[in-house]
Amino acid sequence: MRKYIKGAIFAILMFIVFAAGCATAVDSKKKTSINEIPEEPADRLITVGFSQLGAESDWRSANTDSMLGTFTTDAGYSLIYKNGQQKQANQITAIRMFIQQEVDYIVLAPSTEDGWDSVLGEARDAGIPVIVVDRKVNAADKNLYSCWVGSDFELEGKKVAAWIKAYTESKGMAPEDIHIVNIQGSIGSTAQIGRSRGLANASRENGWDLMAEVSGDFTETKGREVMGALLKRFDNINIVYCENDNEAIGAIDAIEAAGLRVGNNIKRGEIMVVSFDGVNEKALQYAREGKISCIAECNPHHGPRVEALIKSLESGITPDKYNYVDEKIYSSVPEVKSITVDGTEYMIEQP
Ligand code: GYE
Repeated sequence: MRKYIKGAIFAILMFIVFAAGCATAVDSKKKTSINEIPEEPADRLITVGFSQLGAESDWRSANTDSMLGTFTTDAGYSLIYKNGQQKQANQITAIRMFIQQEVDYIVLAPSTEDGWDSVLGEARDAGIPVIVVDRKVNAADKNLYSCWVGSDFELEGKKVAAWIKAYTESKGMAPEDIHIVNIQGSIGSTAQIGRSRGLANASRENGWDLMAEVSGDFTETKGREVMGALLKRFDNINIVYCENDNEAIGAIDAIEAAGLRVGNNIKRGEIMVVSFDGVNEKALQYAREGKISCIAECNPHHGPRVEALIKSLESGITPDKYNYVDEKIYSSVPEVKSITVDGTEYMIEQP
């Protein structure tokens, strides 16, 4: 009998020890998982695949910096950045890679407007929202991307044209004496299409002589080369409309190398250069010195804007489809104080 009692006590003790052991094991397990649960959402990085079109200009570098500076791990993102080297095919490959990697968002800065339908369809089928930034895409189905943020490029062109009109009128110049060449951006990009249209329409409406439109691909080297060739073709150019500042810097080199002067004094034979961006420090300095007569600002700091769009999508709010950025116009030429485009007045700012 005693034996039995001893045995029972032993069994009870063993059970208590075992149960206590289990309780500790469960507890310690619980502790870990309790600690992990609240941390998990905060720790989860949002993956963003960014297909940048290239590195052709100072505007582009500033744009890339803005994106890389915004989508940091500290801010809660894991950014995959791909430089398309100016080739749409590279950008399409990058997007396909982002789809394979199952990123949360794709941000596309497209080289040209056309040719995105298939790859955007693939992203949509994979359920990945696409945010288009800077230039636009010309997709048959607008639902192939969530939204877009960038500049109104045609408005920028209209602003520079309005400035040319105000300045030349202030000097009493006849429209037919205004001989313009346009060094265009990369053909088929929204920035080129809008800026070229702004000038072409104004030339038609005002009766200006728009003698040539040639692409300088938004680069300084091409701007120099194209301007050199245009000076050989025409001896009466008095306004050079460059679709970005890098082209303007190259064009100014070519004009000076040909022994000619740049400046706003057209009547005394100077060649006027006007341009876009206002990002490159040398171009802004040229604008202060009057070598570039007028620059329509194009703002490249889209990182925080794209992040705001991602934040609204994350919280289930559909952002506006098209998000335009407000921009200024710079000139140090005193004759023109303000311009009015489509009913809005823009004061001319010092560069
Ligand atoms: O003006 C030019 C760049 O698309 C707005 O591209 C952009 C343009 C910018 O290469 O400098």
